[in-house]
Amino acid sequence: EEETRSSYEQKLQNAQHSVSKKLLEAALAKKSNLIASADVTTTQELLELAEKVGPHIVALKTHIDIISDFEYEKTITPLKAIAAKHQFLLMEDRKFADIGNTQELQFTSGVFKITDWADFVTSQVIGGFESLDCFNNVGVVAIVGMSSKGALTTASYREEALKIALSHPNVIGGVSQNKIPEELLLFTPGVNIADSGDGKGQQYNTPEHVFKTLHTDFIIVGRGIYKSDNPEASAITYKTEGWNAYINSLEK
Ligand code: 5FU
Repeated sequence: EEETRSSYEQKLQNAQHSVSKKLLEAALAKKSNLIASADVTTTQELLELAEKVGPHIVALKTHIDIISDFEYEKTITPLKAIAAKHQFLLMEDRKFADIGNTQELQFTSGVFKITDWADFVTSQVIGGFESLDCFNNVGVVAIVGMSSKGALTTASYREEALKIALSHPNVIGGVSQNKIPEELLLFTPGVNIADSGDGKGQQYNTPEHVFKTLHTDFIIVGRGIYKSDNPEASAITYKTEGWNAYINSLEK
């Protein structure tokens, strides 16, 4: 669209949350707005992918509960080391969706102990403002709108979700397929250069589209990278396309 967007430098100046600052600093340092979604199901695949794409991404997004051989020491300890080595953050896409007390238990307990290693997490905001209070040591990305066909995140839902996202101090941004206010970082999944969908409801856009029309800040790419024959080469392609699309979106 016609109006200009804020640059990462401008967003960094206005950033309140330490996780927003880290993400924006990583973006500028790496010239990358790419988050790789590691939707693989074994520890070995997860660590191999992290090692290959690590230099090119600002964050690795996990669904830690799909790892079939999860063991904290075997899975998380090396993952944290790879993240430190390649300077990327860990985003757990848990999409919490319960009352505050239950979310707090899901966040801190069980085998995954997300609170101990995730830099930021996704959460639905359907449980209301106070349901997000428990995430006070991480950043929260609020699910404002979903990419799948027929998602119930209508305009009126998104408007109410954004009120919570904008007012809660733990929230750094939102996942959405629509523009959101500049004070929030926008994370956009459903990005793929080769496909338009997956036959299971997922809908894809190109990096160019999401930067130009949504003024997104970070693209989230799953199968476009981890399913490719050469995940590192694909990560470089998405990083380059994403960065060029961002630069183009700065110009009117
Ligand atoms: F909130 C959302 C959403 O609206 N759409 C998504 O696709 C999250 N996702 C996640 O991004 C989803 O759970 C996958 O982990 C990832 C997209 O993977 P893909 O392989 O690029 O389709």
